[in-house]
Amino acid sequence: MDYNCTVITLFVSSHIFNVALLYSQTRKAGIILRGHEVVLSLPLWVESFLCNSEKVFPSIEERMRLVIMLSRLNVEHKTGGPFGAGIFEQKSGRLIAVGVNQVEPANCSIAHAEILAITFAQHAIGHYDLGAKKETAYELVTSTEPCVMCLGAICWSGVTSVVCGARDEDAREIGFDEGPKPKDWICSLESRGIKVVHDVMREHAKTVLTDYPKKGGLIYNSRRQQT
Ligand code: AZG
Ligand code: ZN
Repeated sequence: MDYNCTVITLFVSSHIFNVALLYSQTRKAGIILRGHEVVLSLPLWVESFLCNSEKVFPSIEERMRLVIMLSRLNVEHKTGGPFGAGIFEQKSGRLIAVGVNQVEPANCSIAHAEILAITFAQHAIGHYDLGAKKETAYELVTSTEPCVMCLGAICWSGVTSVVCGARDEDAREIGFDEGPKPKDWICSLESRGIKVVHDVMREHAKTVLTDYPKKGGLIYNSRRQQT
């Protein structure tokens, strides 16, 4: 019987963030045709940055400061778009994993900061559901409110809280297409038991967005509806 299995290999030099998934393995007439392997990695500077940073971030402002710094460094190093994210143990503030936007360098439209942070965190805890351990709640902190794709991913991630810096309209203002999000997306998440805090250090987070085009950063878009 034919089957396809998608495997993506994601890695960051630090082995705690390693995850390997296989991409496209097709069995045809009893022959396994090994397809390709997709590798998504965080930029090298992330590892040295994290080595020199705190490991525990007790307040949401400290967590937000970290992800805004990641978004800024991603722009300065020219290693992707102006977005950073992290997954923290909600209660203790222990950092589990981070993500920065890798869409352009990885040639991967789904490589948003939030998607990478969630994926690395799930690998780090050894479960696809960050809500699986009843005793530990996980929080996603993102430098900009999630786009429609990440909003979907958040629902399945198992996080129980989301903390946002800049608003999605701040990203749209510089030309990013954040997709057809429901107006009441915060209520939708909260009705699923996911608490949302927004506008945390919004102005700081927004500055990274507004600086990005001034520094020649690429603004990519999904295909917008014709008007
Ligand atoms: C994006 N919005 C967020 N929040 N994060 C990313 O990585 C993005 N890329 N494009 N829009
Ligand atoms: Zn997104």
